[in-house]
Amino acid sequence: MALLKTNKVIYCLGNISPSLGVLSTRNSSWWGEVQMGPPDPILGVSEAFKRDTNPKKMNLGVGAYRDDKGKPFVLSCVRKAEAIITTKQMDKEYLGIGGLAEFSKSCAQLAFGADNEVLNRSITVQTISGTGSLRVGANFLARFHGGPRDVYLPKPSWGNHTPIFRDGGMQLKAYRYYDPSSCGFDFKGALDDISKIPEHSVIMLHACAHNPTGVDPKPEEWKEISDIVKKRNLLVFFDMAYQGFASGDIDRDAWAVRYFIEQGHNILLSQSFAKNMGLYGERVGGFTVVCNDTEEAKRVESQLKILIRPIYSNPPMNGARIAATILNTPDLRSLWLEEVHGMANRIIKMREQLAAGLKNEGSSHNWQHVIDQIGMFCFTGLKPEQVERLTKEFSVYMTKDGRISMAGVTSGNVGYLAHGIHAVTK
Ligand code: KET
Repeated sequence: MALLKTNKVIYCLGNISPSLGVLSTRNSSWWGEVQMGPPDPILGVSEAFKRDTNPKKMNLGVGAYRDDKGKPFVLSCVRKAEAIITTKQMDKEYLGIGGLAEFSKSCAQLAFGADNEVLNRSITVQTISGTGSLRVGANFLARFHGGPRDVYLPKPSWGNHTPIFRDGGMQLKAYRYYDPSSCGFDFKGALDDISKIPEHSVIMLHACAHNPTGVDPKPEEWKEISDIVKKRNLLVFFDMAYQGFASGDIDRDAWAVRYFIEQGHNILLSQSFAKNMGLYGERVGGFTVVCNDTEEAKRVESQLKILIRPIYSNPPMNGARIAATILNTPDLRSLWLEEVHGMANRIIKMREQLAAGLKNEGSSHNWQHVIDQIGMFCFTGLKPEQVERLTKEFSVYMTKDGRISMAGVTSGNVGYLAHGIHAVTK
């Protein structure tokens, strides 16, 4: 029997099989010290939902759009783009490290507007959806940002921001964002905290439809945030995972990003097409670095390629072809804009119906925030014990922080949801 001595434990390579009394080659101890980890706070909810046999069960955990029958929704513009791509019989060669050039170009144009001068001094690479974009961004910052390693997140922020930046080599800090007493934006708290952030640190801003709170700054508030960020000389990283989902209008939802550019901030930007094109599993996104000039953008591009190549070499092509076809075919683009509008409107309608349902149930609480909050999520204000009861007694699945994905609520189940929420909050 071979013994391998490490500085920690003596591992036994091969053991004696009790039944046969001979040496078995199976190794049983390579991962003996690996601890069981907790399920993912968001995607783990979907796993628990799948195990539930209650026919009335609702999955309001992950932010994935459903139609009014509760079914996953593939946009017609996506189906049409797929048909065009199929007839073209395109090759399956590797893409370049930075992805499909026509996709990256249209991705940046969608964020900044087609004629923005910034397009000439920025670099956009195609990434593995929003998560991949943020991670490439985190790695880029860890390697090249000369300032402090600190990234300031709004409190609270999307749960995955913390591990993305931490695993990417950055340190996490926070600034006040949400005011539980008003279920709204803590403008004063945010300005106060931002004004104390050490110069050259990185600040993460959600471009629109803040996740998980559904609370966005108003344009006047964005202006003051921009001023203070400029005064503190902070590097802005915008996460735009919901362009179109806040108002139904892609230009309106990009307002803050475009305003910051106008004000001279050389931002970093993460984009995702998971939600606004319903391309969740296709993993389509973009990462942009806005630079001082074209020459700087070229240098940054060369380093992004060096950084990406040993991680995943180059991104997958199918989703990027779909998105690029939609963005560059006028008929499909207008169909897409209509469909985005339709999805955003259905969610707004569900907000109104949920608030009305709670009133009908006789709830004495003020549920105005259910209507006022923006985008895919409603930050209900439910306490962890109430969330637990809602799941246990009503099979309504949601994240522990009280966030529900409004995109999973339908005309058919909104009454049941109101009934459940009232039962655990009365
Ligand atoms: N940013 C934000 C703010 C965000 O909510 C998500 C996804 C992403 C980026 C990344 O999405 P991607 O699919 O990588 O493009 N949020 C939903 C899904 C998830 O947690 O993965 C959610 O919060 O439910």
